[in-house]
Amino acid sequence: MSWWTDGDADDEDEFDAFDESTIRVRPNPKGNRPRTKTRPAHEDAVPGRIMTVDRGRFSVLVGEDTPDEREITASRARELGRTPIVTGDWVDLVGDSSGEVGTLARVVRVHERSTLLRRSADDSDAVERVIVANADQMLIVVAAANPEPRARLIDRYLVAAFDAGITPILCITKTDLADPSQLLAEFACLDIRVVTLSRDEVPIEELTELLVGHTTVTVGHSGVGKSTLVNQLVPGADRATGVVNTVTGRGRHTSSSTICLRLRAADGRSGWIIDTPGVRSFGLGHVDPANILKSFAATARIPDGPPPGGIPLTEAHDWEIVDRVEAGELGDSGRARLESLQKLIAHTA
Ligand SMILES: Nc1nc2c(ncn2[C@@H]2O[C@H](COP(=O)(O)OP(=O)(O)O)[C@@H](O)[C@H]2O)c(=O)[nH]1
Ligand SMILES: [Mg+2]
Repeated sequence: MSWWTDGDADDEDEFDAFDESTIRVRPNPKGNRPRTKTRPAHEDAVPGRIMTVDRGRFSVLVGEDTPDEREITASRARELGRTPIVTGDWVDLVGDSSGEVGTLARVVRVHERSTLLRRSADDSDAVERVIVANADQMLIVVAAANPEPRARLIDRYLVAAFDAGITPILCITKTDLADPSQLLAEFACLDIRVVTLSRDEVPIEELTELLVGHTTVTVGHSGVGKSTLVNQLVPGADRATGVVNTVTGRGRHTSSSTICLRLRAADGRSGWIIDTPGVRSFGLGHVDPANILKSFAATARIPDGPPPGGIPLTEAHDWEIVDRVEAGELGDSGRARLESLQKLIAHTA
């Protein structure tokens, strides 16, 4: 196990089933001639949004926001091979899409994705696994205590978000257990939205406002309170939380599936939350190290006034960012983040 894994085996996640490395590209034996068996066009296909994936079966929302809206079950059409289909994907379906009990539609196409969140098994592994499609925000959930927050893990999530073109939001839970100000000071150099909450004070309105109109993926170590929060934001979501089951005495510890849930503001506006189980490791082997410093510079909290170095930090070259952080332009927080990111780069190289 590498130095950064969380070391809790509770949340063996389901993503490995969608390992893209197993896709085989068969050479076309007839050279450049297209295959004679052309794919059916499926002109009658209906679009839908993948809500969750369970052992090869997809739950798909069809007719979204129409009187015919329904959640149907679908399988993968053979012609798709092992193309990953993940929560958040938009797909086309054929067959029985009525959603009646016992019916099964077929997914025949995956739409082009706006973003794709991935992870590697570890940092030296370039093989990536797809986690979630089409999210535009990442809610990085971290507990002020229990489990102890680790800035390095937050850096990992930030890098994954930046790499995927997803806007990060930092959400600190359990502020009733510890003061998060020291942790927040570590990230003061970054211009990212921060929301704090405690057992008794959850800023539902503020969070809802941040989430409507977006598709937001939650990430964070198991036990930080992701599912508790999702249940508060989406009444009826019924995500399993870390409460010990009084019947079996065992921890009903996990929400073991990645699931897409609709959130509604009081005025009817909606947004989507994709709750993921605590991912045991979040390798960044697939990330281009060159992107890491760029992302850091792009979110750096630029000091007011003309920059001492002449050009804005966001336009500086990698080595200039390093020079300027070392010169103190982003304070202690900037130095700490840079050091952490450089360690991540050393591990992914
Ligand atoms: N003290 C405290 N406990 C919390 C808070 N939020 C969640 N918890 C508890 O933390 C445990 C883990 O929560 P859960 O939502 O299952 O975490 P997840 O694994 O990230 O989905 C549960 O026992 C929750 O009741 C909080 O703000 N304060
Ligand atoms: Mg959970």
